[in-house]
Formats: sequence, structure tokens, C-alpha cells
Amino acid sequence: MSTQRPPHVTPEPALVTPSGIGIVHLGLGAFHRAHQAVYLQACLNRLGGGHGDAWGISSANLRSNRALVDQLRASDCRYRVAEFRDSDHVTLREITAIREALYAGPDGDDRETLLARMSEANVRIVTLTVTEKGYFLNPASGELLTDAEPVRHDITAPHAPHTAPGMLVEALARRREAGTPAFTVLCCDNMPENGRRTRHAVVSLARHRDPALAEWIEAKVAFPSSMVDRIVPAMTDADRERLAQIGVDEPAAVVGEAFRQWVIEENFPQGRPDWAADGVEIVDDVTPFETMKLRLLNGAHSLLAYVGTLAGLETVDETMAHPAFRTLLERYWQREAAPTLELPAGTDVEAYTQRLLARFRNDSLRHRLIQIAMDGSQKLPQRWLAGAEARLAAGEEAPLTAFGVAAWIRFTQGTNLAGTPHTISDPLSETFAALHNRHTDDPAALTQAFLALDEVFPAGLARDARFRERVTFCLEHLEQHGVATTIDAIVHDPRES
Ligand code: NAI
Ligand code: CS2
Repeated sequence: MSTQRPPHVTPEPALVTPSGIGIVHLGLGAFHRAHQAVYLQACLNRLGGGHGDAWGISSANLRSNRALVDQLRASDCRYRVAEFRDSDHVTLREITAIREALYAGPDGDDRETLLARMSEANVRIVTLTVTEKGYFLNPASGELLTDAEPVRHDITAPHAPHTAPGMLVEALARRREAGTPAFTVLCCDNMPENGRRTRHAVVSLARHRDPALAEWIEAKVAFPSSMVDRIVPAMTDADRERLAQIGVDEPAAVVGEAFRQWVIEENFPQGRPDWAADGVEIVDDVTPFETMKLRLLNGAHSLLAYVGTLAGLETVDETMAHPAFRTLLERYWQREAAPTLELPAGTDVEAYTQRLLARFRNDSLRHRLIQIAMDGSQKLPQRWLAGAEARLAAGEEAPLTAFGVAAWIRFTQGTNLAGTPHTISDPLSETFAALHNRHTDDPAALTQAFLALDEVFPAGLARDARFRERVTFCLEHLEQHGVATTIDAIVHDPRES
């Protein structure tokens, strides 16, 4: 770890203990604890014991992580968030906004408690961070994966659902039955038009059960989109050790960067906390914010994750120590990502990307590349591929995206360029292994087979011969010459200047 001495600690403002639950959250992971709960805590602190008490959170996990639920319960759901500006400066916030932690997985006891909570009239919002794959949507088309085993389960046994969309459908059905107004569903996952996608998952699933219920949901339930931003790496033992150094020893504590942003569409028929008073941007259309963040921040993250891992690097800040990676990002932003964006009014894209570089350099986070690299099949369509497809359709090229795709394909082989193994965590990992087995030592055939994965690649990219050839070229070049030389070849390609 880079922290040699304990950082300076900013004291915590006075706390209030909320009562009353107004929000149910699905996906009690690191991000929820360090983002939504922090904003809610600010609201509760601001309002004291009064009106803010209506918005306490009941937070649940539907699959992993039962241990965290137990840990939170043991501490009466209190924990601290350590916000690191850099290795020397941390702000500690104590969070009491989460009032209840539930484990509602198929192997847990709390599913009925969760459904009962979601059916209560005073619960007016259900928020979600269940990762991209938790919606069971085809990443490229956005259609519900009705063949996925958990979805099949929720179609045949809808009253005891296993998936997040299934939980929403069952709770909404109970509310409709009881004459309770619908809650608003607020997706906080890194997906494009995340409200619209969530709505499609829920309505599609409901239609399998009862078309009238699906119609009721379409008519009555609001699904505002939101853009969420704060880098919150998965906790490691090293994080726990350095938190212990500053007296933070609760197991549910979480580490994140100092920066945070939340942009939410104004569509809450049952009301909402006064988030704007705590720095949330409330807008009519979140799409420009979402697309900008997904393509500039997350797109860059994925590029670093695959290329950096192949080069034997472990964390985002390590990649930033190499000029080649900074050049790669700058070229990617300037030439391929920014030109595809309709920027939010008043945005200075140069300032935004420079700030991203500073955030990525934050060596107090130790954000592991392998964490960002997981679930590439779910992430790449919105981070890279939609933008690249638009460029090709406009007669432009996308060589840096092709390089990223080549790095991703090589990454899914399960070793870095030096042969050191890494884990592939992705719903399509078995497919990847089969493709690598079938096309060993044939980069052109391997490229063709990956681009034919229509749940990942849009048709416009898959059938573009120039793009395919670029990917194959990069795959071969990476293997023969390594990461730095390949970056150099791409950014200095005379066709690109
Ligand atoms: P985490 O690993 O700490 O938590 C993942 C959560 O998703 C857990 O609650 C887990 O139970 C749930 N989950 C996973 N697969 C699921 C499934 N198939 N069905 C239902 N629930 C499922 O991860 P973390 O950091 O909380 O991130 C979660 C999501 O939050 C990300 O995928 C992303 O969309 C969003 N996010 C995360 C940021 C970060 O920096 N960590 C920043 C911005 C957004
Ligand atoms: C990362 C994001 O894990 C990933 O894929 O790109 O979680 C990223 O840290 C956040 O979106 C930052 O807001």
C-alpha cells in the first residue's frame, strides 16, 4: 500500500437517527453504501429528526452477499464511508440512513419481509444497483432473456421471485391488488437509459404473468433514469488495514473517492427526498449526462482494464504512471468518444476528461483492473460499441475501439501477455472459452467469431470489414510486440493523424 502515514481526518458532522422507511433498495453492495446512502444521509442530517425521517432505506441483497447483511445488522446498520481525496486526506462519514438490511436470496429467510416492505404505502421509491447483468436483458438489444434460468423461475413461480425484475413485478402486483399507489423505480446501475431498460425488463416479465398487470405497470409506474458517479472499489484486506489505522473497524465500512455526482430525471409521482438540496442535479432528460459518463469515464476504465491487465498491471493508478496509457486515453477521448456525444449544456469536455485523469491517478483507491474487467459482455455495448457503430455509420473509423476490442478478446483467453492467469467473470465466460478453444492460433477467425456474438456486438460493427481487420491486426500485434508497442503503432498510425 502507498499509505505510509495515517491521513488527516476531517471530523464528522452531528448525526441524527432516522426512523421510518420510505425507500427500498435492491443490491446492497459497496456502491449503494457509498453513494445513495451518503446523499440520503446528507438529507437526514439537514432535516434533523423531522420530515427527513420519511426516507430511511431498507436495503436488500437478492443473491451475494449475505455476510454483509449480517455484518450490518450486527452494527445496527451503522457504518462509515471513508472518502479519500488522496492518500493523505480522508473524510469519514457515519451513515445511519440504512435502517434495515435484508438477505432475500433463494437461500435466505427475508424474501417475504422484503416483499412486505415493498408493498407498504409509505415506501414510495425502490432503487436498484444489481449490476448490469441483474436485469437479465440482452446487452445489445435490451430484450428480456426469457431463457435465463432465474427468469424462467420467475415466470413459473412469480410469487417467490429470484430476480430483481421479478421482485418488482411481484411487489407491484401486490400493491395493485391492495389498491396501494405504485412506487417509483429508480435504477442506479451503469446502463444507458437505465430507467427505460428497467421498465422494459419489468413490463416484459409482467406480461408473461398477466397482460393486465403489465398494462397497469406501463400506465402507473414511473421509471426515471439516473446517472450515478463515484469510484467505489471493492474492499480489500489492505483497505481494512488502513481504515483500522484511523480507528474505523466496522466490517461494513467502505472506501471511495471524494468526488460524487448524481443526475436524476424528474419523474416521481409519489414524491421524493429534496435531493437537489444535497447536490443532486434534477433534470428533464438524463441521456446526455449518462452517455457522456458511460463513454468517457466507463469507456476509459474498460480500456485501461483490458489493456492494463494484459500488460501485467493491477490497478487504475498504476496504469496512469505510464505515459502510453495516458496517450491512449487522450486519443480515445478526443478522436473516438467525444465526437459521438451530445454534451449536456455548458459541459467543457476537455475539463471533464482532465478531471477524469486526476481521478484515475488517485493512488489512495487502488482500484483493481480485474474488478472493472468483469462482465465485459454487459458493459462494452454502452461504453464503446454504440459510439463506434455511430462513427462507422458516418464513414469515420474507430481504430482505438478496435484496439480495445482486441484487448478484451485477448483478455477473455484467461491469461495476460506473459501467460499469467486471471479470472474471467462474465455471464458469457463459457462461450468465450469455447471460442478460444475452437480458434487457437487463428486471430482472424477468433475475431470473426467474437464479432458474431450478437448479444454484444451491434450488426453495424460486426459486418464492417475495416473494423474486423483492425481488431485482427491489434490481436496479432499485441501478441507479437506487447502493449506499449501496439499503443504506439495505433496512436501514430499516419491514417489517424
Ligand atoms: P458490489 O459487488 O459491491 O455489489 C453488487 C451488488 O449487486 C450486490 O448487492 C449483489 O447482491 C448484486 N447483484 C449482483 N448480481 C445480481 C443479480 N444477478 N441479481 C440481483 N442482484 C445482483 O458492486 P458495487 O460496487 O455495489 O456496484 C454495483 C453496481 O453499481 C455496478 O454494477 C454499477 O452498475 C453501479 N455502480 C458502481 C460504481 C462503483 O464504483 N462501484 C459506480 C457507479 C455505478
Ligand atoms: C467501473 C465503474 O467497475 C466498473 O466497470 O467502470 O464501476 C466506475 O468505477 C463507476 O461507474 C464510477 O462512477
